[in-house]
Amino acid sequence: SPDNVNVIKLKRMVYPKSETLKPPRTNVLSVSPWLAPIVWEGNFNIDILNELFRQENVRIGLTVFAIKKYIRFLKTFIETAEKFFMVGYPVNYYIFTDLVGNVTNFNMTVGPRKQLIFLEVPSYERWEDVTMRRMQMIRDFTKQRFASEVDYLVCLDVDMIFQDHVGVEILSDVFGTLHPAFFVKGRDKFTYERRPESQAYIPEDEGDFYYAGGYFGGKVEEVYKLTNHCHHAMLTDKANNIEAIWHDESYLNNYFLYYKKPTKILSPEYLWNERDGTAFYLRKIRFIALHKNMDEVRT
Ligand code: 2GW
Ligand code: MN
Repeated sequence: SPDNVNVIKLKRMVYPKSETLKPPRTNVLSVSPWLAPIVWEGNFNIDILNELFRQENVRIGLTVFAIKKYIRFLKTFIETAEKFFMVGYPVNYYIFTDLVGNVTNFNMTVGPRKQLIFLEVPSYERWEDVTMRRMQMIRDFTKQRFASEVDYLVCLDVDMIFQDHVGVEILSDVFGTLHPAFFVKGRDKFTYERRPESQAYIPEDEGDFYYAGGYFGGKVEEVYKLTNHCHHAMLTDKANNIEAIWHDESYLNNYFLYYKKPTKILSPEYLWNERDGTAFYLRKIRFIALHKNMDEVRT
């Protein structure tokens, strides 16, 4: 009837029933105190999620910065994203770079409904500015074009490779990721900004999780609010001659604690680092940092 034209029936699906007294993951936290799911392998059924997100015709934008020498990480980043990131969904790869001229000979093709989009941005002299100004640049393009081209944004570091499935299970209004070096540690070990003069300040007796700067996202409107807030916090600090200890990551942690708690939290499966070893509760390592020749790349 005309009253329910927007209701689409899900296809018939057969899957094991959830057992209320037998949670699939027992050795990891699967929900935050504000009832945001924490995404670990085993606690979601990708077939159900695909059915739900396909109905929404969801379009995804991935933002990544490849400035100065970090351009060298781009090829494997995109190649591995093609294998593991949002397979089957339309994806716009938004590549922010100061070297648009050089990327005309960036010989890469991507699959159907995937698009490489190069966005020319300034390169800052100080590396701290290169990483922090990402907030401003993502914000600017959010209003200009992301809002009309995609539904969700996923904002990632480039010095990384995908090596296992990353799909629509990560999508939510606003999501953050547990930093691999801190998710088992106490608050006192978190490297939050501890100077009260900074806009990123968090005292020792507060904090939910330590979130990673290299992996966040959400609906375009939420990413606009997040990046705009973090950029303004950074500018205020700059005017007061202070810079947060871990740059954009510190402002992001402050935002997730005091302004908008994530509606979904990704486990460190989604952002791992070899130097953090491995662990029995890690069933997959989906996205991992490359730390080869770091010193050379950074000079
Ligand atoms: C960054 C540091 C030192 C020298 C150069 C750069 C640099 C970074 C660069 O020359 N060109 C560039 O494109 N970037 C971009 O910034 C690139 O996308 C890179 O992945 C990102 C963050 O820099 P990265 O990966 O060297 O820093 P990490 O792995 O220590 O990142 C964590 O901490 C950062 C704050 O200091 C950010 O919060 C980042 O999101 C975190 O993962
Ligand atoms: Mn990185």
